[in-house]
Order: sequence, then C-alpha cells, then structure tokens
Amino acid sequence: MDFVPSSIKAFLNHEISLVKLELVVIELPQIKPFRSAIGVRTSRKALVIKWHTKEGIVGYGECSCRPDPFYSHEFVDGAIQVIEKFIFPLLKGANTYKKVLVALSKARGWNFTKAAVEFAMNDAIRRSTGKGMLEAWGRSQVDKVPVGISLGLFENGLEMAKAIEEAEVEGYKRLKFKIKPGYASPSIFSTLKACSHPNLSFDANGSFTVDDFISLQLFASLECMIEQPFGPGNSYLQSEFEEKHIKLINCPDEEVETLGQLIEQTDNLSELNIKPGRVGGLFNTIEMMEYCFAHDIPAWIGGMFETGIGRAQNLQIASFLVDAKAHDQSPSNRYFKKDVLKTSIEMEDGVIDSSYFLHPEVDEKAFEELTISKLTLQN
Ligand code: OSB
Ligand code: MG
Repeated sequence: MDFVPSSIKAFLNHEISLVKLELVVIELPQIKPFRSAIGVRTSRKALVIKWHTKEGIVGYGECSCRPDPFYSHEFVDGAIQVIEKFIFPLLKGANTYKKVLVALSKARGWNFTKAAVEFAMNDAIRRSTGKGMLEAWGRSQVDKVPVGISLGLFENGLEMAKAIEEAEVEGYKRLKFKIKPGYASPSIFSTLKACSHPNLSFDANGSFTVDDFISLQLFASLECMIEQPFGPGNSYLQSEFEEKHIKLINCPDEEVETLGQLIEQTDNLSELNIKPGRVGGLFNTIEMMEYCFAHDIPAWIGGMFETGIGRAQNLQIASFLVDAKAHDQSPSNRYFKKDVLKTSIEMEDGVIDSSYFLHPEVDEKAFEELTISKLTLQN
C-alpha cells in the first residue's frame, strides 16, 4: 500500500540547510476560559519553532500540544526536552526534506513535537522558493475555507442557548459541543434538542467508559456526530455500545495518530478529524488525506487552539479538503485578545478567505511581547 503521490515523493528530495533552531514559548491570554472534559483553559501556551537556514531565511512551525499530558502524552516542556536532547542532534547533516523526516522518525511518538520541526522546515523552504510541500502537491483547492466552532462545557441550557445564538449570528458552518458523562441535564439536553443548526456535533474527548453507556445513549439519540466518545485505545467499546443501544456516528480524534491506526479504525468511523500535529506533520497529513480520498472518508482539519502561525498552516491544508463542510479553525478573535500575525485571521459568513492564510507574516513585536522563554540550539 502506498498513498504518497509522485509529486510529494519528488519534493522529498528538496535541499534544506539548518544553522540554528529557536524554541520560543509564547503565551496568549484568552478572551474567556474554555472548559472541556480535559479541563479548564484560560490561556494558550504555545511552542513555536524557528528554523534558520544558512541563507538567513526563517521558517515557523507551531507545536500545538497542551502544556500538560491530558490530551496526548505530549506536553510543552517535554517537547522542548525531546527536541534539545534527541531531535536537534539527529538533524545534523540532514540536508534534504527526506533526510529530516528520516531523522525525525527515529524518535517514537512525539508527533506534535516532530510536526512542529517539519512545519518550520517546510515554511523555510516556502519562504525562500515560494513553493513548499503543499504547493508541490498539485491537488485542487478551495479559496474559501468553511469553519466550525468548538464550544466548551456550559453551566446550564440558558448559557448554552446564548452561545448557540451568537455562533449562528457569526455564521459558523458547524457547532461542536464538548460533552462528558452526566452532562446532559434536562436543561442542556432540551437546548441541544431545540438547536436548529444544520451541522451540530459533539466532542467527548474520550471521556465515556463502559459505565457511561446510558449517558452516551442520550447524546447518540440526537443522531449527531460524536468525536472520540471513548478513550484512545478503547474503541473496542463501540461495538458493545452499538449492540446494546444504537449506532454511533463516530469521528476519531485522539485515537488516530498514524495511518496504520486509521486503517484499523476505518470500519468504525463515519468521518475523521485530522490534526496535522497529532499525526506527526505535513507529510503524514498528506498521506492520510490521500487515504481518505481513496476510501471516501469525509475528513476535516481539527484544531488545538493554535495561534495564527499554526492556524494559517492548518487552513492551507484544509483548503485541499474541497468537500469538507467545516474545519475546527475559528478565527483568532474567537479565542485571543491579541495574536501573533501582522494580519489577524478573520472569518466572514463562516468562511476564511485564502488571503488570510497563504502568506502569513509574523508580527515580531507582538511575538516578542508574548514570549515567556526562549532556547537557541546551534552546532
Ligand atoms: O478535542 O478537538 C479537541 C483543543 C485542544 C485539545 C483538544 C481539542 C481542542 C479543540 C479546539 O476542540 C478547537 C479549536 O482549535 O478551535
Ligand atoms: Mg476532539
């Protein structure tokens, strides 16, 4: 089996140089807290990798894992250690795109971390030649990317109804509600039932167990897609649930980190959330998208509350999923008081125009102001 198109294989021979890597941690305060089954979030701590070439070009890549190991095993301080101790030494002498991927593959797991390094390298190539891996791919694209909103847990149905109204006014193409066991109080459940948005969905972040089938059954009865109902590795519970209750419209998130896992999950899923960080970078993302095209799996690009740097890269990838109804790529002002791009990413009528993401420029002054730590790696 090989899902890598020849255009991408050819691009792997692209030359690259590396004189230093900068690992910069920035922290963006959020406009308001966000609650999910994972926890409460009030700011976004992001690791941004700056890849410096010998020609003086700088490419940016965002590591979008959380600061704690509560979404995946990766966390920001761990990512920094893995790059400093293991990845940076492996990059020595890796002078083509492919050699960098081979070096990265030596470290097992750490997908968000490796993805950030690859994105930074690809961005450096793109900034110096105008053509990165996505430009080389040769598939068709849309120039307006449809966007959905990920909505946290609410205290009650009234609060939730207010958020639904706001999101509908803003034009979001999908409303995705975080859920967890026991969350469907009568007021929450009746608000969800009354929601008339044509594209309603849920995200459990793996919080349902074998003891929570009755609670899950309530959400499943609304016949909406449910993202990651069971914990990663526990998807065997799906057939047990479906035997006892009803079919799940399942969309894996945390569960699928590799193409192999996707292949194993193909019969269980109705659609797929692809997070380029979670699957280990741009090359793996393209391979996974090719698999989805070949198997008619509806796929869309998920988010990790990225800053404008990660969002722009994700939106460009999303533009190749021409049939997707919505991607979790809300504009900067959905979360942050201040972002790091010169032109903040904005949404109009539920879509983001390619002018916002094709040539993002980092606002170095804002970037510096939001910086909380920096490590430079140089041979
Ligand atoms: O499960 O999709 C998720 C953010 C952090 C960790 C996990 C998830 C999310 C989101 C973010 O839902 C959506 C967004 O970035 O807009
Ligand atoms: Mg999710």
